[in-house]
Amino acid sequence: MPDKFYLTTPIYYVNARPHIGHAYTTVAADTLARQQRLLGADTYFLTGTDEHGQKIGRSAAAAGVEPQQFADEVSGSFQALWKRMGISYDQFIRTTDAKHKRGVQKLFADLYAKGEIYLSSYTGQYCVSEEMFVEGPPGTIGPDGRPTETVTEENFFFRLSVYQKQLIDLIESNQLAIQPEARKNEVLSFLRGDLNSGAETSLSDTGAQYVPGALKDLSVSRTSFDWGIPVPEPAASATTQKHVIYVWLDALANYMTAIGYGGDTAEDAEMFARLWPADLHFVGKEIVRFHCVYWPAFLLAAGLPLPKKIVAHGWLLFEESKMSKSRGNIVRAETILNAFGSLKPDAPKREQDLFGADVLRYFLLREIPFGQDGSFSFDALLARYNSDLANGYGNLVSRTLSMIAQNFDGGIPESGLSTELTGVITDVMGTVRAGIGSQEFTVAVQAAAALIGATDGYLTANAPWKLAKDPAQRDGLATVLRTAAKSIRIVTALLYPVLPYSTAQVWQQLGLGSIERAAEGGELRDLTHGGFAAGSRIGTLAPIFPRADKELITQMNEAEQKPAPAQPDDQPEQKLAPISDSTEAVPESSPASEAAPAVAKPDTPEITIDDFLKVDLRVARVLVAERIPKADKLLRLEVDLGYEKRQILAGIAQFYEPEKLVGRKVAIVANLAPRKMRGLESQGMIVAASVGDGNPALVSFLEDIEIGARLR
Ligand code: ME8
Repeated sequence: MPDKFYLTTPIYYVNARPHIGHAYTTVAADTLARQQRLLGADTYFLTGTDEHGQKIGRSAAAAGVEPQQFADEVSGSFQALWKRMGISYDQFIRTTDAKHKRGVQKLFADLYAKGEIYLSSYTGQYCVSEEMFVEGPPGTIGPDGRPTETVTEENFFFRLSVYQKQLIDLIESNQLAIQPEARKNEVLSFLRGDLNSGAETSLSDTGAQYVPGALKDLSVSRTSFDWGIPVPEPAASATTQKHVIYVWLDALANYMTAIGYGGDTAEDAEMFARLWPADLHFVGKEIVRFHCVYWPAFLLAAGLPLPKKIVAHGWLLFEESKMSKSRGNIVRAETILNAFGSLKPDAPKREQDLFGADVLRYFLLREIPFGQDGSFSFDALLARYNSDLANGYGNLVSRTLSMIAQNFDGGIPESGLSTELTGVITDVMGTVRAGIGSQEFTVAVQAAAALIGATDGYLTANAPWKLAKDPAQRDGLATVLRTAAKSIRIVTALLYPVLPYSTAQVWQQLGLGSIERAAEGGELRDLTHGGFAAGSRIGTLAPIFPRADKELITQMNEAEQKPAPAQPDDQPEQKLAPISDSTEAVPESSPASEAAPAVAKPDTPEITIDDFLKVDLRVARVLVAERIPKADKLLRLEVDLGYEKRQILAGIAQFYEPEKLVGRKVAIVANLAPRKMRGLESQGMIVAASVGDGNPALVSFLEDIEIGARLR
């Protein structure tokens, strides 16, 4: 057992509020942290928010607020959610914290002083949503599926190329462990370069073949915007331009700045010496390269120890694609907390939330093999809850404890124990602990569920309800119920890291007091010892996992599909019609509206100029327009905004011939969150006017106007 265990989640971008994808990583880390603590490790669990960079700067501008204010609000929503869910982190770091900025500047200055960073210029492709440089010609499709932007900038570069061989060796030899194997191989093949390219190859110390020079130096500063940490002196004086540090160098350093790196007090130094290097970075699979190539290279260059292990999980999918803020196909944890919390109407709000959080935790860890992608659906969530928690664990606890209440007046019967469950208990204890310890959460939770099933089977086979009817069988009854209670105690202790709230309830009902205290006091460490002392009595009984009916699915679906902003049906309108965004509801012309003599005065609520300016209306040229098979109303457009190209789906197929639109200048809402229709992403909305449900007319311009120009 290591003396200390330092684990981290990614720090999440503050461009939008959290969804269950973020909760997934955070719950996995929280579960491991809880198990490490109860096993006695000096555990430190870090999470936080990533607040700088072009992506956040643009999101703030689109919302019409200063980046810091924007970051404060969204970071606050992450903190509030983790609080509602009872996440047991030790620190929440924000990259706008002064101590973080100081640490990042120190790291940059150190690397510069060592000659690891140099000034040069860069012309290439940049993917803003992933904050990532991409190789390829202009218009290359970036990792987010959209065309990259061409940037030409004077940049500071990090000598990443120097570390190619060393990184290959460290990863091959597992000194830098990457889990699962598939991700390790992906990183290795990136580091080795294309072995089939015909380029000359070499062998690394571990015997791995690689293409020298395949790993390029990395740009680590930006000049085209200023929402970031300024490049410090003396590097800053080497250039006349204002550079901010590349957001990934800034972000990755959080793992050290949070624990004292760059600080000047003795406590900072002590904390850093105690906790660094990290024992485990949890990440999603899309940010493996940043954590397994760039981050260790920065550390090698700075002469600092590398993290021990990086564990990448797969994606939560919703409606078959990655749940993400930019795709808009997200599910919020709050929806689940509210819905499942409502199963406990008499509990205080805090407990409702923690209960809902347990349900989500259980599902995420049980359902999706860690490392693989997994689909999320409310149906599956409800089914899993009812089968494993309501009918499984909850039912076992309730039938065992209520029989103890009825037959032994609430005293845990004092008797011998049956050995029938001994073998399975021993196996399960090992599997659950090892499973969580090696981040195979599904295996761990399945094993716990197997013990619940075995205990249930034991009760059914021994039918204590029959024994209870025969006074001569009293000893047998005592043995069966004590054996079941013992098994429940063990499975409850094992599941505590997964279900911290509900297991605490069960622990109380078993008459064992506070499970948190038991965890802190080391009582949960070795479960073969301890248990029910003579004279133990069960606590007050109450349902732990009430059955959930299908109504809850409707409730969750409704909470997620918030209706579009109010547009009363009866409101006669001369409005800018959001036609691409209401595809399936494209108005058929209605005789009633055609007959309307005039447009009535609208009674839309007044807004301020600031409200209006939040909508980024732009001129764009249609490059491509085509029909979409099996979608009568939809056209797929590709438009050029001057600064980038977009795909937009518009519900105008019944009103416009696609060929006639090509080359035409149109007005689009450029900062509308992308959304999927018919499996295609629409990255904005074409603006048109219509009277009531009448034919739309695309906005057009009499004067010549440049594409990209803003409408205001
Ligand atoms: O990448 N399924 O932040 P981010 C599973 N700031 N996990 C998901 C997920 C999904 N659909 N969506 C998000 C960043 N995640 C950087 C990290 S670290 C120094 C900087 C989780 O807000 C998963 O952990 O895009 C993923 O790696 C992370 O959130 C990305 O969060």
